[in-house]
Amino acid sequence: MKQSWRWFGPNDPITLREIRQAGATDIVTALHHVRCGDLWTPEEIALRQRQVEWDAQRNQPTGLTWSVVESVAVHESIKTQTGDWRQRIAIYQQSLTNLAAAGITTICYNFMPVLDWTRTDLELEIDDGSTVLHCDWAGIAAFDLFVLQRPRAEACYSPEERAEAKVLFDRLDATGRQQLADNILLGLPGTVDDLTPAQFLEMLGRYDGIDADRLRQNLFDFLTEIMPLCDRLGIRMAIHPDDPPRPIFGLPRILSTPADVERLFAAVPSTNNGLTLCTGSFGGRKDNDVAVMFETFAPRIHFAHLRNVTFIEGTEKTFHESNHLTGRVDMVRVMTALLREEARRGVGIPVRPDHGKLMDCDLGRGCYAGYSYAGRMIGLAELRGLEFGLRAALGQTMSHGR
Ligand code: DNO
Repeated sequence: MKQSWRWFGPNDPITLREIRQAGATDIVTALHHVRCGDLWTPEEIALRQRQVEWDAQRNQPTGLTWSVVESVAVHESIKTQTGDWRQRIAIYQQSLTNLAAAGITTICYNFMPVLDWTRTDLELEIDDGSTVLHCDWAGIAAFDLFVLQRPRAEACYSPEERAEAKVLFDRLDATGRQQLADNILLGLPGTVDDLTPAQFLEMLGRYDGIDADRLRQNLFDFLTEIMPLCDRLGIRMAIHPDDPPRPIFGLPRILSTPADVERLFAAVPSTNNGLTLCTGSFGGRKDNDVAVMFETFAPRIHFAHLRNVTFIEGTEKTFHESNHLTGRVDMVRVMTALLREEARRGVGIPVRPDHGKLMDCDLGRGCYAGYSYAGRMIGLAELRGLEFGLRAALGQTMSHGR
């Protein structure tokens, strides 16, 4: 396991030294200040790379390498195949070329329409008093039906789901309703834009007439355009799954299940067309066996996000994030599959502890939601311990994946 860590750039309250001290060797970052769809220039890439790799204050290397981009975001025009989408693909190709020239060839991206990952509550308190992110399906429905009042929303929910949403909404005061809207629409880390409900409705309208098949075809077209370049430059594209892994707000979702992944790989067979196996995202569906997915798709996993989720009892679509090793994802089996794949390839696969609980020691630091220091450090340490133990059991020697 190449121990990697997501860093949001110089504005991230967590420093590169802290990341190094937590045991990570590799950095996952992006040019967060460049607008989605615009060019990543060689200069900007070089600057960020220097920031990651050279400690200017101490005049020495940081000991970290920028090895994964998360994400080169895909412009909405490419997802809908409208407007200047062809030009946006050309820009995307140029950004990839510039990244490859800097030696950065693992690229995470997603093809979720309008919204990236979505949560309803960013501070759900769990039994030890720390807080975690929560995705409450009743909250999604309540926002959709009663705040947005989206046309045709009713058809997206069962009568029971609508009733639960109503109970929840009636219980919330004005501040609670505002908070719910903000949690859904305002920038979770790494998302492209903050939206108002009116803007959101307008953007949803752009997907009228785009069903899952059409969106899937648009993804395949995009990949067909960029894959020859990726093959030439050795770029591994690693698509991130839908989170939560089901259609929301009437938007199609096309990377939620094993069947979705199989169709993607069959349509664009190059192994450089690969996956970010996010155990927490796929884990948000009870019918996904994430460990089996890891084993099945191992040769095309170029990057992994490891975290766990727990469903609220009696619900089908409501879950919260949990400690990295405990929850519905069998992390022992996932790690075993990862180590086997690394042994087959002879190189480490970049893995990052994805999200972490917010503990008291991080309060007031202004950490991005899900991206605390201590919560992720525990996650990384547990995963490293698991790797260490499993390697011993498998008769492999410990390495840091380098
Ligand atoms: C959340 C992340 C996502 C991810 C993008 C990849 O923490 O996993 O925002 O970065 O979906 O494009």
